[in-house]
Amino acid sequence: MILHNIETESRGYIEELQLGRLKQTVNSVFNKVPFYRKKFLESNITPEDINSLDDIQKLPFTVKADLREHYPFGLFAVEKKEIVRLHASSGTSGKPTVVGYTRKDIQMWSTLIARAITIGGGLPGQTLHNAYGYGLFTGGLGLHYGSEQLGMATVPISGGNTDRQIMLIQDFEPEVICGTPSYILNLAEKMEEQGIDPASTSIKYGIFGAEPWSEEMKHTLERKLGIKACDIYGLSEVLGPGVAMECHEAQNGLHIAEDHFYAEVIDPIKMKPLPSGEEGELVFTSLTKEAFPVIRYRTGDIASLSKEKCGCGRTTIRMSHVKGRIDDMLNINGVNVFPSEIERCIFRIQELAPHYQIHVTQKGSLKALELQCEWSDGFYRNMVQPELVKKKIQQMLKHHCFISIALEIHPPKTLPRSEGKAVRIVNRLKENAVT
Ligand code: DLL
Repeated sequence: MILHNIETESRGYIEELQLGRLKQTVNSVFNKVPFYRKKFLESNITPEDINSLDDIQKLPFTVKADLREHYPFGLFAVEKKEIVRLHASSGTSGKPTVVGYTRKDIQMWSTLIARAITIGGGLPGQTLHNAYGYGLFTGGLGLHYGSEQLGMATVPISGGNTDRQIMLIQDFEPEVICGTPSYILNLAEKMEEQGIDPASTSIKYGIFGAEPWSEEMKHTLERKLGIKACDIYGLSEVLGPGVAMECHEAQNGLHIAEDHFYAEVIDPIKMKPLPSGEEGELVFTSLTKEAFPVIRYRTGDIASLSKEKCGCGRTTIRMSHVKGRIDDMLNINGVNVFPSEIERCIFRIQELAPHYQIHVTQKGSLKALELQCEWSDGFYRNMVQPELVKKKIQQMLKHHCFISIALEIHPPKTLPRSEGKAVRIVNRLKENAVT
């Protein structure tokens, strides 16, 4: 179901719409947010300099530290009395980053989520089980408002309390489930433990995101639950979920909501835009937000863009699945590895369960990785030559990731399970005071 015309408009129409909205946004932040005005003037830019979409490259970037420095409301473009919602994301240290929404922003976000749900296969009249966390995190309430707007019976279950979730899935018979992929995997395994086949429920579509997940994780979820799983992307600084959504028809990348966001991919070192197809850091400029507009916000997420028309008929630019965050890229003695690459390997090894944590440690004076994982139930029941199997796994990891990774394989169901965003990397260097 295609909910909104923009999704199949010509590129010319979309780009003209974007240019008009970009001009308005630049004008608005220049006049209403002293931070942007100062930065634009330092770069010798005024709103009159924006006459084409390429002119966006004249504008300075915005980064997470800018939000922290202006905590809590310093980058808002409206008075506080116009704000109807605040969300925040907790940082690893210090103050959170705070974002605000006017009533119109919430309406726009709900419309975008309603659109995203239909892109992912949901329809009005159906039931949506929303296992994203409710609270300051944008996942729960973001999906909730869009699902209601679409006309779905929305179950605001949030994350955790898994036994109760299983009961309600059986009783309420939702067609759509939303949550982080790691939590939904946890939920499916709990069902299996209770003797319930996760593929036997009413669920047909999954809308999963908020953390990087590999194709292998997707296949595992689709197989276990007997559903189509689609990727939803977003970040609180730019909006929350709904910035881009993968279609259930082609499942070949995520359609960016181009009527509300202008996307770029840049080389994060040279800070220059990269052509379509090349992998780099995603950068977004909001085109319609009132309370918290962002100009060239550097997301820290690695992906590429594609302008090719999608098999589903939509014409909007697609982004690839996010490979990982730049901060999560593990540089082990000159070799770069993303946790998602290690995940792909683990999911292919039948002797291992699909759960893991990567510990960054030290071996002599060098950085090293230690992979904490679990034997699969099937293999553990009749373990044959585990040391030999461990060696084989180590070789596979080396072949795939080009570095040696130490392995700790635990009995099944011993690693912590996710109830929201999974913690994949544990940095033990800090304890040892090595950088
Ligand atoms: O995670 C918003 C969201 C909620 C997206 C529900 C999708 C579903 P934040 O908490 O601000 O917002 O975290 C944003 O999460 O910069 C990415 O690193 C990561 N992320 C979000 N979606 C995906 C995805 C929400 N589909 C940060 N794939 C982003 C990979 C994702 N990473």
